[in-house]
Amino acid sequence: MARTLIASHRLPVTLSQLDGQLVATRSPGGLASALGSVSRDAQTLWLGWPGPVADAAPEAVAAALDPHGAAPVFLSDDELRGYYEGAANGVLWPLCHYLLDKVRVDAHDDWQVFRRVNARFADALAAHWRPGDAVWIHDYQLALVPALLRQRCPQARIGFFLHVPFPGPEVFRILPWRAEVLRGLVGADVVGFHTAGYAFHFGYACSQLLGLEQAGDVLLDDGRPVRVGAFPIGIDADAFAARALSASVRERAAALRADAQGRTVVLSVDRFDYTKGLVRRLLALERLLSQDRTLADRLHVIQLAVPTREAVDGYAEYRRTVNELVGRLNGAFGSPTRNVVHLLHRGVDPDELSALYVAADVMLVTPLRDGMNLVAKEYVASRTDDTGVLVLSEFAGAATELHDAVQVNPYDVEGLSRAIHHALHLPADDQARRMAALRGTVHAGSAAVWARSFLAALDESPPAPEALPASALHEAAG
Ligand code: ADQ
Repeated sequence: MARTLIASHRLPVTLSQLDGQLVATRSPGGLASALGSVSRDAQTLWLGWPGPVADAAPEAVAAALDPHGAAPVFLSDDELRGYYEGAANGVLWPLCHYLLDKVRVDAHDDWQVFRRVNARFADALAAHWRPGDAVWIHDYQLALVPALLRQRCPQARIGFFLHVPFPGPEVFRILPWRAEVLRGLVGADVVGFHTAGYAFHFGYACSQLLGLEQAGDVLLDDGRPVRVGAFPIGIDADAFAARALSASVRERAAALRADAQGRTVVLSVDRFDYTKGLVRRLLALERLLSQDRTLADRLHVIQLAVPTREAVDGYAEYRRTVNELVGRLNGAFGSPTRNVVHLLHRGVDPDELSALYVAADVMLVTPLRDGMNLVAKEYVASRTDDTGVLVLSEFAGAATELHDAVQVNPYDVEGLSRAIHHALHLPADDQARRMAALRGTVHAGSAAVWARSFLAALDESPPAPEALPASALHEAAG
């Protein structure tokens, strides 16, 4: 039976060692749940880094992953530092989010490691690939894998999905390894993005920097068609709505509201990442509170920030700046018995997250750039009674779908502060109209729809010119 091989940096489960035993925990983030629907429909095998298990025997790691439909790609600590921290998150991540002063353009040694690790992933996929299998590769960490895999398995049907923005071509050109990355990506048959804008940027960069021809949504790489398209990722909105309505979540949300003592609850939920716009958001709140000091006793601001990439350059400094700003706000606008801003530097379980979404009157999602942003959609799906206001950055991919949010330019602190003020005073009928429309949009595009539509596009892509039908290859092999 033909399978779908999935490759991503992280697996849907992460292994760790506890008292000599290997323990599997579900990896955080939307990718695992989005692709869960694919593994229910078809046979899948997922390849990726298994987690911090350097001391365990490779066979034991493979055996622990097998029941989860996963197989390991082993990486040493040095490789993780060069490929993941240095090249992927020190170069490509800030570049794709337009934070050019953070791009380590001189990371030549790390780039060598990036190449080596991408080749390791291609080797692992080639070792598992059988004629007829589709391959779906995920995200910027594995940008070189499609072409490397095509060299190894010319007949493979290869899809690639980028979860982060593809930047404007003039920004992308800054990358010293720009042509290599583009060549890596066009090794796929289908290259998918969250928005038509990112797909356009990619097509333009390929024609400008590689001289490829483009006809509609197809690029021609030496005669081989490469389909470029927008496949906006969704969430399991029904599951969020059901959780929001459950008795335990309602009870917890009521307790959170009681803590706020009648004040308006303003919430943000982010990975603690410099792209998520925490600093400008806090500056906007500071401006708002300075302009109307009575608000200080009417707002209860909760900022949930889940720890992320603690070893990557620049993150510690960002955390320090955020902590200082929160201290400054509470120092200026809090009282001896209460803070205005509550910063929780940790992840929370799904019920607690849902309770926060249910308790929040206003949700601030103001990243400087974001491929999509699932938090915005999760909040909307949790507002089953059509109350609440979503303030959303126009630079999140989600803004192309969530037109009824209060959209803001997160770089403009004054404008952001005005938008928060507007959200705090939005009349109930306006809130209900906007939220009903937003919920309709979020329920229409689920995670399962996203995964199926990408795989259907991959299925429809023409076979590589020299490819034999899978049945013929089976016969040849058999
Ligand atoms: P992320 O940058 O991780 O994803 P996002 O889409 O918001 O951003 O997903 C974060 C996930 O983590 C959400 O499901 C959220 O509920 C969860 N989360 C965040 N903070 C949490 C906390 N404190 N406790 C518990 N859970 C928390 C990347 C891209 C995005 C893109 C996704 C999917 O950067 O732009 O939307 O992939 O493609």
